[in-house]
Amino acid sequence: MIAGIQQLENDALAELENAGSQDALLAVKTKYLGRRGLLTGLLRNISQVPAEEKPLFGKRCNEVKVLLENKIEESLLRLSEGAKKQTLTRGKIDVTLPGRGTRPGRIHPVTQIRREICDIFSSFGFSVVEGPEVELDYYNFEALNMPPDHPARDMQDTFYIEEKTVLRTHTSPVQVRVMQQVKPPVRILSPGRVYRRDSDVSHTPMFHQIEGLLVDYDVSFADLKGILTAFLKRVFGDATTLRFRPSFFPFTEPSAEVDIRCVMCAGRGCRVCGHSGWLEILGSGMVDPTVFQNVGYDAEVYSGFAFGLGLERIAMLKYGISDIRLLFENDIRFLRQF
Ligand code: 2NL
Repeated sequence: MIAGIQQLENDALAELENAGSQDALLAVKTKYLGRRGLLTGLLRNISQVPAEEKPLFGKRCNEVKVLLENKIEESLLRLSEGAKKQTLTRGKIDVTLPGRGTRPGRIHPVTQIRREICDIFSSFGFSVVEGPEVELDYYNFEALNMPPDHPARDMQDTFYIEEKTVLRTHTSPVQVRVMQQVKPPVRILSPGRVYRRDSDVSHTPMFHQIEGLLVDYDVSFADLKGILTAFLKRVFGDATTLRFRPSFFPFTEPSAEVDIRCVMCAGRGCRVCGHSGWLEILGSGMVDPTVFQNVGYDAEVYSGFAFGLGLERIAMLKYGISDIRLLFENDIRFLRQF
């Protein structure tokens, strides 16, 4: 009987050695240690063992039982660790790991404003056009009636690439290029990045502008007022009050600055509006006949108006942002708020 135990132990260990899967291990476990298992059977028949051999027989049976249980447990553990490692090294997703989580992205406030303004002017029949950010001096200054001695052309204010090449300081050159290529009627909107050598809480060297241009027969200052009033009421609400204030630009005559009643204090006066009750929103005017002449339009036949506005300024007013630089730091905690 004792020899039988030894044989059983040898067999069981050999089978465990060959068991390469969890199922195979459990089958060996059942075969020897299960309720009808071989080792369990030996123990059950202990009554047939001669009295003097019983203590040794019992002891051996228990030793083998404990040994097999431990071996099986160990092998099961090794198999499951190996499986986990394989999953990870093969790049398979371990669905038992907690998820990393994602947050949806947001549209940048400047992009939101740009899209809103483009949508409004599209509904007025304007086409959106874009052009180069590295621009010839001719399109950025010369064609727009800014002669070589104009202060805006100073190296202090403009980024020069070469003597006759600049980073555009406004998107007007896009409109000059369009006028050179198509004859009126023209109704265009040109959004884009522009560059000026300026940096403080309300200026960054790169910012975004939208300019608009409408040229046709019989366009008057009343058309300028009508379109810009409709536009600003769409952006800031129907109750918005406007003010057209005389101004000067080399490329328009007459020119007007357009203000709205301060959205912060409703005109009572506050820090945002510099206690004036008004906010400057855009510059505008009737296209100067010199500009028409430069692009080959007959100023006796056609007239038109143009305007320009800074997108960061509108975003700051609309969302109450006090430092323009926050818009460009790309801090997600800031940008998530809009
Ligand atoms: C401002 C003022 C303005 C224009 C831009 C323009 C373009 C052409 C001809 C005539 Cl091609 N004018 N653009 C006109 C008036 C004002 O912008 O304060 N911008 C931020």
